Amino acid sequence: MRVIYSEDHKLRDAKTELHGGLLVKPFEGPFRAEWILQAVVEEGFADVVAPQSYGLETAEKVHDSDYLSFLETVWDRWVAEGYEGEVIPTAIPYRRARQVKPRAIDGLVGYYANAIETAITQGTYKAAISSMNVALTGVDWINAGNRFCFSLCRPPGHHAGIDLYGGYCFINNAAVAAQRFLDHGAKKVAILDVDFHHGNGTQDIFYRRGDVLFASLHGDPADAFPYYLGFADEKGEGAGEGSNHNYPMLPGTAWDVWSQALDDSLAKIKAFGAEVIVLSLGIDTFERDAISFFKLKTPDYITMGEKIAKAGLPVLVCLEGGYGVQEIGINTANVLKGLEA
Ligand code: Q9C
Ligand code: ZN
Repeated sequence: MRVIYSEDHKLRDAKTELHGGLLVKPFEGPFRAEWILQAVVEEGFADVVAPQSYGLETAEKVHDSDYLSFLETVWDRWVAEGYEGEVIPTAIPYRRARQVKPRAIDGLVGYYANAIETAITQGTYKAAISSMNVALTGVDWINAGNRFCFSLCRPPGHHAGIDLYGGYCFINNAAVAAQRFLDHGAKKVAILDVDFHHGNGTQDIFYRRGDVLFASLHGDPADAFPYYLGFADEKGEGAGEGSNHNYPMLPGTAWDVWSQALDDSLAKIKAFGAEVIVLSLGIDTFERDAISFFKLKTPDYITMGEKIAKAGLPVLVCLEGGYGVQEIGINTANVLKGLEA
């Protein structure tokens, strides 16, 4: 299958992440994409192509346009304020506070944040746009008649909501890709999110819509980031009622239990009548991931790909998380191998 990749991901290179009360080197850095690209090429996925450029019109159907303008301008406004560090919020719209957009940059940063570990830096917006272009180029490759495509998106996207960034995400690549499938004739699209973390941004975007089914397999929010969304009783609202499916799972969950949730989610996707699957592929479900608590093993990723392919639908794979160990490379390649098996 074709791999879509852009060097521009390197523009997202924050110096800091707020972790354990310290500003540490981010878990989500350029080395991740380098490890994954190297492994997939070594494993035979050598058709690596740079993305096309797209405008914002598709992104504006899933994100608030003022939010996108905020992302584009926040770094310059931060520097103009005289700040010397990276962009980190210090105040957020807490319970019973007013949800009114502040004029001041410090207030605005917290207004648009759903988590505060993620520092915005020079180059972040350009990298986020390039990551979106990587996903959209994958959509066009599938629409040209190809069954599979791997969009090596970086930065990731699934924590980015309608008007929210955080969890290392800024623009929701998978959501923008799903929207482009709809705009090019698909009536129903499924987003299957197998990242260790709940895809709170993707759920936010499609919660009241009936054209995109969202299914997410993740660490129980009582135990895992993003903590405040991703419970099993979140089923969708209005036109989206019944098209949101969460599978929260406990610390230590291994393939036996995890794969039952996968089977169930694939049955939901078939019953929904999806014409294409956008796979939000986080490989932070791995047993030695630096920040997660599932126990999937390297061969499990082949079986994962095989099971997803058996749904019989085209699959656009968008990279999400996966941290701390070089095995993110082979584990990603194994999913691709399983898909093509
Ligand atoms: N400092 C994705 O996998 N919590 N995002 C970090 C360690 C945020 C993960 C805890 C995790 C965000 C795309
Ligand atoms: Zn994750």
